[in-house]
Amino acid sequence: SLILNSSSQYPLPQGVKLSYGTAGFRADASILESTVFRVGILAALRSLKTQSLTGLMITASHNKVNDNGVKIADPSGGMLTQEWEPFADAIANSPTPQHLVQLIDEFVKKENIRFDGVRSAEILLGRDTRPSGESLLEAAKQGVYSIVGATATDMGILTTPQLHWMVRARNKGMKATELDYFEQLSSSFRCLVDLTPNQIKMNNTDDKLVVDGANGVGGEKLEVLKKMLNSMVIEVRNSGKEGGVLNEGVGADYVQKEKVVPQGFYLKDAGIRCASLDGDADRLVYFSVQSNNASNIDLVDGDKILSLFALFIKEQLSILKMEGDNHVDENYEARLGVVQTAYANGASTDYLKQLGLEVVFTPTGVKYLHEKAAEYDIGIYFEANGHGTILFSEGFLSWLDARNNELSKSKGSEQQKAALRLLAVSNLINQAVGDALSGLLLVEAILQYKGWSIHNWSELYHDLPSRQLKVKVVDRTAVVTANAETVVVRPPLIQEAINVEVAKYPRGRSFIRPSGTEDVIRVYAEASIQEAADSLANSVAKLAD
Ligand code: 16G
Ligand code: ZN
Repeated sequence: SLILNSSSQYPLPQGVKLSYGTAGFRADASILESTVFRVGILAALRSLKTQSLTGLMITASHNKVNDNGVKIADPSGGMLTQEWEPFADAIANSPTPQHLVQLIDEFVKKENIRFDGVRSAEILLGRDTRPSGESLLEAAKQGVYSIVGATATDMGILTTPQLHWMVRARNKGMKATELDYFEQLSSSFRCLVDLTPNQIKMNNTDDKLVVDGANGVGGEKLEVLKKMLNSMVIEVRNSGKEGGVLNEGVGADYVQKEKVVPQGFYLKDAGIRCASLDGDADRLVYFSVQSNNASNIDLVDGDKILSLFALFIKEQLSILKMEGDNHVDENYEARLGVVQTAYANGASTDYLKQLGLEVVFTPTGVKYLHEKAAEYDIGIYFEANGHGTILFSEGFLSWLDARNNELSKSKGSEQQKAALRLLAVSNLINQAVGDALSGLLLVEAILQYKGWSIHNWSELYHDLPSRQLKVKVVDRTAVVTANAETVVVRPPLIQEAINVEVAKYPRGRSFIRPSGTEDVIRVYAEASIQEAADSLANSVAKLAD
């Protein structure tokens, strides 16, 4: 067969054992060709099964430049369905071409995948700026082409969320080139800005936004996007063109974990609104350089982006409800939900609850948060690390459309503006997956609407001091958690011991969980003062050892 022939050109290197994990396969780029080839096959099978377009992205996000990785975008634009992950693991680790063909045959039968369907397989391919991306993309193409009739379209160098956006748009029958993406983002951003009450002007330094592009693909794309937004001053640093190394001392992961300024930012930037993207631009955090110490930052993380979004949406929903005109659907109660993980700062959760919002928790990993958020009319999810987005249900959007038409009779009313703002948000925000570029534009539009500086925003609440540690272990699967990773159920007795430690500190909270990407147990602790958070993290780390 075709698969037998082409897979013999992509043998599995000795001793390699990979797992699809939380975010696809990731490893040193030099051992990934056979994996990417096989994921090409997988993407084609998924396309056949769903009779829809799928996507394949080559990236290792915030990991070091010599690493690379590969993941699939499902027809919805979201992550690969979890039901197919075990098959992904199986084919990635299959030792011989014969074994691989046998695995695929069995799976095709079990899933009842037909090769004579109406549509043949169609896959969009993308990659980030890593030097290994080009040859890995070739391997992906060969994988796709080993399925009869399958077509692969190379979309070139993209951010991860761009590729997911394209897959989602194409399957909705919409135009989905990179230009369409930029046009949708920029036009909905302009629409939001035009709906800002009497354009509160801020002073010059505050008007400027400086963005750390992590020396990756995001900076390059932002340079294109910013030309389409005349109302904003954006300066991109670490765009990769100045010779810096991808993710080295730069990027959202570095800034959020280390809480220090990225390279290329100095004391002279104190007080300016700054943002940082990660290597494939699906994470976003904001920060400002402190005036007393150039390496200190005031971090505005994913929790605070979430809080800003939630506050804005809630406000628009209540404007929409004001002064009813007895329209039948007027009392549609939109279910607004907020999704966090155990890493969310306790102060953020308190803030959101005090706004009267429904807050729910899931385990770490975008697939879990996304799935939960999709249960609401408007579901907002964010990880503290800056990955998140807003999902709107079809039902709510069509109600909103109808409501907007109704309200357009009273053109210019506050209610109609609120409806238009919510519609603009639904077009601006990338509903396939967290997207640093679309998230950044939404943050900017909301700050303009509120007339807020980054300082005003940061003051929404004060983060509780926290500490993260990791403990190297032989077998991380020995630790099993429950209740969205907040409780350890195995090994026995550890949770009781953690409880005893936590009780010693005012506002203490701590949990441990096995990493989904490294052979470590992660420890998180927070408390009312930094010393307490540090000491709590240290004692809990000893328990995990
Ligand atoms: C992956 C996840 C991210 C999660 C992180 C946790 C996706 C697209 N990415 O990067 O959401 O926060 O893993 O890593 O799902 P850890 O399990 O090693 O702590
Ligand atoms: Zn990323």
